[in-house]
Amino acid sequence: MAAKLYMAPYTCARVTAIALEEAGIEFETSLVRFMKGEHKSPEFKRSNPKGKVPALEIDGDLLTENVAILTYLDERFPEAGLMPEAASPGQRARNTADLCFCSSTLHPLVTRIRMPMFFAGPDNAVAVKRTAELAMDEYFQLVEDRLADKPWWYGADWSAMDGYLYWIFWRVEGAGYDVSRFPRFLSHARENERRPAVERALAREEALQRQLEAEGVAFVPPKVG
Ligand SMILES: N[C@@H](CCC(=O)N[C@@H](CS)C(=O)NCC(=O)O)C(=O)O
Repeated sequence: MAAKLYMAPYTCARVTAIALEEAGIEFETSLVRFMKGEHKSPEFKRSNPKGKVPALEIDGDLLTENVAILTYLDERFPEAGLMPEAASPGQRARNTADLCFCSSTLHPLVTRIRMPMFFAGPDNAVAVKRTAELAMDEYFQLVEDRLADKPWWYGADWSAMDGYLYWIFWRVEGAGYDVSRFPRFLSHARENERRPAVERALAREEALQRQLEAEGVAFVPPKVG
């Protein structure tokens, strides 16, 4: 098998990297340098015309979008147990809806909390961030409630949904969002970090981040609020 993940450190490509590590799939990484505009280059756009990471090349298939990639990996490597077994079309749709909740509802809020200036300019950044944080509160409470009686989103077993939630949590935690109000989600994040596969995915990112720093093209988001 040949797999190559196009990624940039700290981005949502971590979601795919964690799933690949958890599934025990060997893969190489290809660093995409945002500060050099590589994600918008014609060369990279052959891998992902949307100019975003992640993109995954696997056995001749070119995949984009975390939800699609996770669904593909789950279908192709069922023994990895990346998602709970779906015994009916309805269950499959509910699993997909969970992943879409991360990509379509939570991720856009993450970006507004992390980089609000990109949406309404530096003068309005604080207002954008605060508005997104208020919206995020409702969804973090949803996750907090869901984890009331189980360690992971689906119960006793970790799933790719937990890896996705982990990246979301980590990203806003690092942007100053007050995660202490959600203690179960907080310990969910720390439990994720104790998983060897997650450790390996994070180590890959750190190596790529060191490379960006050595080249002088590491992205440092301005602090807002
Ligand atoms: N829906 C996509 C979102 C991908 C995405 O927004 N990736 C960000 C990094 S977290 C990116 O590449 N941003 C670069 C840009 O939009 O210019 C997915 O889940 O894969």
